[in-house]
Amino acid sequence: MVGYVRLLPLHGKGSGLIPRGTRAEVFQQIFGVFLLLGVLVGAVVIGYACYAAYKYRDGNGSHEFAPPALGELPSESEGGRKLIYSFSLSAIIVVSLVLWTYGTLLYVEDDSTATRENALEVKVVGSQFSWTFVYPNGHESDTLRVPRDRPVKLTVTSSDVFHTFGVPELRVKTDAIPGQRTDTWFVGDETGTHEARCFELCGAAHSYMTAEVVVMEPDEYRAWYATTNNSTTDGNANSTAPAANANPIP
Ligand SMILES: [Cu+2]
Repeated sequence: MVGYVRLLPLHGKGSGLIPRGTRAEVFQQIFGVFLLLGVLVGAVVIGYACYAAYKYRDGNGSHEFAPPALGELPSESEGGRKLIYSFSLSAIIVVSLVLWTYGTLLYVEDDSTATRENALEVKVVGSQFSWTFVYPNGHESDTLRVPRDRPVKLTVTSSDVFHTFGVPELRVKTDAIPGQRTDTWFVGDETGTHEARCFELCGAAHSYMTAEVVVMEPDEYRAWYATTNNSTTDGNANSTAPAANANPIP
């Protein structure tokens, strides 16, 4: 669970305007900023609407102001100045939000950010209807095991049709396309098990095309990785798994 404090905008590991951290943290911050501004704008709009409704209420004909007659511009609008102020303010907020979000997404989508710091590189191969994870030592598995707090760079491809590899809880999603490779990255900052699944309709068993992503303590991970030796074990029950070799990543 992401702590409430992370809802606050611009609260990240890095300094400056563009948030840094794991994908989950960065997307949480984008969500936090949009939520905060949405609530703020909503409060101003609803508050002003209520104020105007009260001020200009029907007071049994005894108005403190001159109500506009049909076909006349309201006299209280200060020559449209209010309109210009509110319009400019909205434009500034929207344009800043677009630029900030764009800058943030540039950071998130740039996998060199992750690969700079000793990332674990794993190949992901989608095939109807399973995922195969290939580790640097050649070990293949249908479960993705990664150490906590270490960036993981995924190189994703497909051995048959279009798939999309995604882990919602880690905010990871990228296409798996035959003959091509797409890169993405994530950091698991807590141990636990997440579900990876396919997000592109790829056939009859698409809904069952899932895999486990296990974030382990670094020591446990190292011990487990030492036992893997270029073998296709680890409880792999999928007969389609060897397809990973049939169409190696270029
Ligand atoms: Cu699929």
